[in-house]
Amino acid sequence: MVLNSLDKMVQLQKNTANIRNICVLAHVDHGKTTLADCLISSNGIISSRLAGKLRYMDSREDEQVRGITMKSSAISLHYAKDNEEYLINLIDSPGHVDFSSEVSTAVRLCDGCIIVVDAVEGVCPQTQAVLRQAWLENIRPVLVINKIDRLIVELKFTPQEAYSHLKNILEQINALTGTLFTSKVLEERAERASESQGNPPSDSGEQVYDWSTGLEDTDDSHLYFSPDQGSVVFASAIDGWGFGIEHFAKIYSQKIGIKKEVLLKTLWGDYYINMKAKKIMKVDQAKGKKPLFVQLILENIWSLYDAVLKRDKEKIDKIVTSLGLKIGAREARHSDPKVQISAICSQWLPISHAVLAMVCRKLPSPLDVTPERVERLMCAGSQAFDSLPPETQALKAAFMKCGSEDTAPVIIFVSKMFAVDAKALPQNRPRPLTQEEIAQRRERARQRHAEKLAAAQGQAPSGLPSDGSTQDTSPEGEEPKGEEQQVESGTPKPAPQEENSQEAFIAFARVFSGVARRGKKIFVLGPKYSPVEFLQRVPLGFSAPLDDLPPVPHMACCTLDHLYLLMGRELQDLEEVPPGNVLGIGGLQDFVLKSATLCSLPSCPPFIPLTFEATPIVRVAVEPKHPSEMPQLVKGMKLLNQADPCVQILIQETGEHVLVTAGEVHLQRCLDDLTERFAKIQISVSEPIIPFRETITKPPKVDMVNEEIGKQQKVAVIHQTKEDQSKIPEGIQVDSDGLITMTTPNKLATLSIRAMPLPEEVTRILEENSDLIRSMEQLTSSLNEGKNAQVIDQKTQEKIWEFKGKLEQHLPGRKWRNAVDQIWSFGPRKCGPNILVNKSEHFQNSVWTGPAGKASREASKYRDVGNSLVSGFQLAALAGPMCEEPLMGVCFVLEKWDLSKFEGQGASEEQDQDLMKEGQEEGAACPGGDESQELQGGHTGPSERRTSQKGEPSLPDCYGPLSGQLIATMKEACRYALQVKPQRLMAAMYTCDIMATSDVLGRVYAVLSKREGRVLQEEMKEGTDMFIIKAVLPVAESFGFADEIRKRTSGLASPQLVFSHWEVIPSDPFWVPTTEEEYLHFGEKADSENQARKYMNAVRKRKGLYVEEKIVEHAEKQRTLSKNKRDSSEQ
Ligand SMILES: Nc1nc2c(ncn2[C@@H]2O[C@H](COP(=O)(O)OP(=O)(O)OP(=O)(O)O)[C@@H](O)[C@H]2O)c(=O)[nH]1
Ligand SMILES: [Mg+2]
Repeated sequence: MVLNSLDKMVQLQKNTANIRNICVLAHVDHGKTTLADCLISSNGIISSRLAGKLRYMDSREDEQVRGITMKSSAISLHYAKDNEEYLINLIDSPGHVDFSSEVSTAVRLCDGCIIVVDAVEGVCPQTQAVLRQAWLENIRPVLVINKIDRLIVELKFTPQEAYSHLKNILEQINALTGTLFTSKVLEERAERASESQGNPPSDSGEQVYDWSTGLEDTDDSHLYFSPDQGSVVFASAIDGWGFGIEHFAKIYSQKIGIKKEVLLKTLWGDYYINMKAKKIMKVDQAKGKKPLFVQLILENIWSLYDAVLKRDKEKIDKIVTSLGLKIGAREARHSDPKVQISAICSQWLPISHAVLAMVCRKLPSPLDVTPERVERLMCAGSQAFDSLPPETQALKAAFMKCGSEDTAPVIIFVSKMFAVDAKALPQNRPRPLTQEEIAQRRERARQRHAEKLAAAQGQAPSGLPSDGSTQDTSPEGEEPKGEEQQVESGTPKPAPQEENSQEAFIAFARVFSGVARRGKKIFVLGPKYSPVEFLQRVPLGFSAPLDDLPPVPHMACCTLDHLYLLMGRELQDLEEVPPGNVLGIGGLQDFVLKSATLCSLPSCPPFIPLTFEATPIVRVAVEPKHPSEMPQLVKGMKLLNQADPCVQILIQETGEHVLVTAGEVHLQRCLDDLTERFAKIQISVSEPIIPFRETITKPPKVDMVNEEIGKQQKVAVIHQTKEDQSKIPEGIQVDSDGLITMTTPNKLATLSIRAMPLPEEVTRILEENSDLIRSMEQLTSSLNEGKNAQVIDQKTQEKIWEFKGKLEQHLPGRKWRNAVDQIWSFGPRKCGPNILVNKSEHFQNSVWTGPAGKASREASKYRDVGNSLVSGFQLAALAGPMCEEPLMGVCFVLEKWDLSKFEGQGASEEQDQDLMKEGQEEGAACPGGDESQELQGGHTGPSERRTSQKGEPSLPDCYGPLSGQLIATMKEACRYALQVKPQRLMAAMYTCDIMATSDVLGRVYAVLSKREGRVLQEEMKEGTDMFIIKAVLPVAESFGFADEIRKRTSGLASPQLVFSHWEVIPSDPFWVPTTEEEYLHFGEKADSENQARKYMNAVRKRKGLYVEEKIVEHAEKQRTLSKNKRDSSEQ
């Protein structure tokens, strides 16, 4: 097929009904890019011989070297079928988990997707993930089962076995779809149920929810992949063949004389044909009969492979002639059978035809967008579509219509920004010379040649007409030599030097409505933009030029400078892009960071944010090799941030520049990009910074040698208690239960705090609801500030009470009585998985007062003091005492707080300090403070009181404002409260799925156990000799894991790591042997260092904190120990 001209594409873009925006999704290495190659070669962009080898869409060098795709990229293809011409905007996506954010950016722009599944590996973790993503975006999928050649060549299946295997895969993937569908139906049902509960049924009765509308009645047959529906293609992309069953139905209906419709229904399934009677029957009826799919399709393919692999020339010729194919002499003689196979098969069953026909038939055009999808795109979170302003709701019709008339609003969604070399942009590319220009250049060259000749012949150079040379020199090049080179290379207009080194950012986008025209002004809406706010601020019917608009937050106005047709590695300039097309937009880099909605009307809401499956977890600190290059690094990191949908760039409190990435491969790609493209400097990279969490646990019941604690003779008790005491400085009281009582340095306030471990389940609930907690916090703070509380909608309110109920349910017993009601704050950052419970009597404030809509009087009375205490708690939760990592799963209980001294002082003395005024108010409001001090602060001894009273008058001055002291004391008290409990580190864990054949299984286990991995599940993949191992692995041990596995198994197994959860490391980082058995087992120095201590010390070292290291002073043998001990006990 000939290469399509740009004009053709432009023409095709206008016929919206025949546009298909699709992406190819699959698990890593299942053959997406190879399939894309085949489709591209059908357009003549690459040669069919190279299809599958070139991997055209993998345009980055590292993609080619590693053999994996790292970004999604688009190409427009032309396909003609049944007198109809189609435009296919194809997006190839990566399958590696590290790049799953790129999948999200692709899926958003499409209406349909091709799910590719490897026939040998079957449904893999990423297959599930991408199917879910497609489902969440409401796009329709079709299926390609790829690599069927492997069933023949590698697994040596018979056609019958292959059929059962394929059937199995199909069942698996349909089971997945089924689960997605069921959960959706149930969710909708629950939603409707809650709605109908919320709003009592109206008179019309329409809103009454009919409980019978459930799963049973919902037709889901169209959702499943089924060959007889034409939504499955069986293929081998590398050999260039693929077919849907209608291809064979057509052929055999003519050959056998059975109706095509009948064949379509029976070619896939357990039916066989009785050739004599020309009847199709169920296989069950006659044992030993082969299904039609085996007999009529697979056996033919198998025999072709068989003939070619055995080099049975005669048979090959026979097959080729019977199929009516023409094989080139070169292919026919080629020594590699693969070449022959692909030459024959790609003619016989061209994969591009099978796949593109299925795409055009089964996948929707932009006109078929469902109202459901539109509403989902326009309503973020729990917002209901009906609650949007009418102007906004009106846009739904424009979406659905996808109109190209001038009145249609232009709506564009940018899903990511990608960087290209500015030189590669069409406007900077050398354009072909016109005839005239060529003639001119020739003339100039001839003149120069003549001059040279003249000079060589000894004529005076000064005799040359000077104006001639000025005529020759182009404005850009001063030196004639440079000019000459330019003429020879035929570069008419080189880009200015400065632009050469620049990266240009192109927005990867789709027009959802209206025509995008070059030079058109358009609004850029950030994710937080609210059309409601705009409509409130800007007078109705505002008609001044867009530039004169009053400033509205999260909105900007820009011009569409350049529009491009995305053609894989190339871009083509376009003047306008009609609705329903994928396009590139230049010149938005100053307006759009990663994604945005562009619209010609300000009433448009921003599209809901993309859902990213991967959590960025791997962080490294970077710095330039030469400190003077810091500005380049900062600039480069900014560019990188814009160019990658998922990377995070932070500057830590310590001043380090930190890069947070989704995994090792992603990290490597980001670093390469930084050094080679964006910063262009050498950088040094720290070891990956592994995040930990700190927590406390219940005291263990057994010791390190599994003996029950308390039963054995303690030999080193003195040693242990000494260590414990050293943690808590003097002047702080600790009771036997771990209650810490601490007084501020100015002795005016006393706090009593206890730390308790939260049950695991509660921590999980807190983590899951962090968004909810954040919105509760906002509500409470706006209430406290005296603002009128914004009305929270019914749904959020319900969610909050449900959340509270869950907490109560998981915090049972006397120990936790009323704890949930008394939760004062969450932390760190006011939304983390730790809680502060306030048990003091004279101040009742909790996180629930905000949602309940009442701010108590008391709350405002102690507000400022309370704020200081909460701040202290936040600080303590942000950095724990072990290695300054955030806390997790800890509950601090503020048992008592005593401000009476401070209050008393406030009442008696005149203080002019601002902050002291607070104290006065409080003192005045709470008379009789001294009395309460007597009662509550009983533990502060009389002597202490005397000294404090004596020194008091000058104290506030020398210690500064009370709020600061309260914060610091609260923080310290929390830290000590932690230290008296058994402290533990929590490690971030990956889940990893590894597929391995049985012969390398042992080696996989070896690597896993060396790296502290834990196997959760191992199962055999049906019909193959592959095992699927599901394991968890600490992030700390994961660096180099994938490589090691790959090396140890000679590339036969490759793991996929995804962050899953935090897990407590059971060993105590501060553990020292205390019992006789432990001594015997570990030796006095316990030199076999425990894992937790190793991690803790590594973090401490990195942060520049003090590390207590044991140095072997005297090497001693263990057996002498017991003797030593006996000696010491005798003494
Ligand atoms: N035997 C066989 N190998 C195939 C087939 N299709 C692709 N491959 C091979 O599978 C490997 C991966 O192919 P790709 O096309 O790069 O896979 P991908 O899905 O794009 O991979 P990612 O983009 O990294 O997720 C390559 O080595 C291909 O040659 C096929 O039909 N049969
Ligand atoms: Mg790929």
